Amino acid sequence: MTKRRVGVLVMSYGTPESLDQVEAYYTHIRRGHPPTPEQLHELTARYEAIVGGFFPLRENTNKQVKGLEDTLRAEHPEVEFVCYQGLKHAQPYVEDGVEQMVKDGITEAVGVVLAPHYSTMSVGGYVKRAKDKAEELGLKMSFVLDYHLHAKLIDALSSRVEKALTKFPDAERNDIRVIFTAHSLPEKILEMKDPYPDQLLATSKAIAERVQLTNWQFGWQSAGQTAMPWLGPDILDVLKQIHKEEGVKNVLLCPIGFVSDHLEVLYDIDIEAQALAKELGLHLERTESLNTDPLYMQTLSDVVYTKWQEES
Ligand code: FEC
Repeated sequence: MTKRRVGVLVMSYGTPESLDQVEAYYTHIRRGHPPTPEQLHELTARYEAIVGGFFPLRENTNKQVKGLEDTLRAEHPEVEFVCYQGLKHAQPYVEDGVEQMVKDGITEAVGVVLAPHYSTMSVGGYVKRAKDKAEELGLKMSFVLDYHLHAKLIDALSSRVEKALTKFPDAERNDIRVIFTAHSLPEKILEMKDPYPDQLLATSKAIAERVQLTNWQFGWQSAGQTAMPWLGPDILDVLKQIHKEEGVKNVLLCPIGFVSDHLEVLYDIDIEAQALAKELGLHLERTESLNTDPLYMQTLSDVVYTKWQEES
């Protein structure tokens, strides 16, 4: 019997592949408006600061997509799952991924984003672009919208917190403030009753319960520099506040909104937040990113397979 072939569009943020691509990438993020020379200089400097301009997101996404395809095929040998990439701000764009599936003769597909929490501005944006293209080309496509409470994701994140807590050998567990973080979004999402903040809090609570944390909170990171207000408090303000007002000395950051090592983790946490911690005399550590953790690959495989079954 011939196997059913199912396309999987794995969507992710995208990154420039070299410093000379930063301007085009930034222009795409800014919906076609080129950055000012100052903005471009500032972003380029951030990429240069992370291991001399090396762009880890590209390779990490390649490995995650391959890892998901291998896991799907191993767990469901009766179906031929074929994974494609669709990036938000770099090639191959979301639309290119859909087009490639159709060129390859795929007639049914599932879309999933490498971000566990749903927001109209993040996952919703990826899904809309893929859906529009799939409809245009007549491809049957369904979408995973979130997986922030999947048991294997919570297992993977909890074991990272457990492991990172051992980096404070001189502190009692309850003396370490664990701060779960995610990318901030413009405050206007609250008026839209967006599930993003509640989903992030739900993931944080599930991990805290599993690891039996009592000393934890949530903070936003990486907010954009625009005139509109973004969700806060920002982790840099949180670090200052808990140091000054609560006398906290040990902090573990756990970026639950991200699944890979990239600029927002390697610069915003490892360089920017770390520099502030040093200045304040705080001991700051961060949990390791999920990258290709088998539990994360199994989470993605489960949600893709379940979605495909629901729709077939
Ligand atoms: O390593 C890399 O090269 C890329 C790292 C990267 C990831 C990422 C993930 C998310 N973003 C989200 C929201 C926004 C909104 C804006 C925005 C702007 C930027 C800029 C850079 C950037 N983001 Fe990002 N984001 C990454 C990088 N992001 C660079 C432009 C300069 C700056 O503001 O720092 C504002 C523009 C807009 O309105 O689009 C909003 C969210 C995520 C997590 C979910 C996901 O991965 O899709 C939400 C990785």
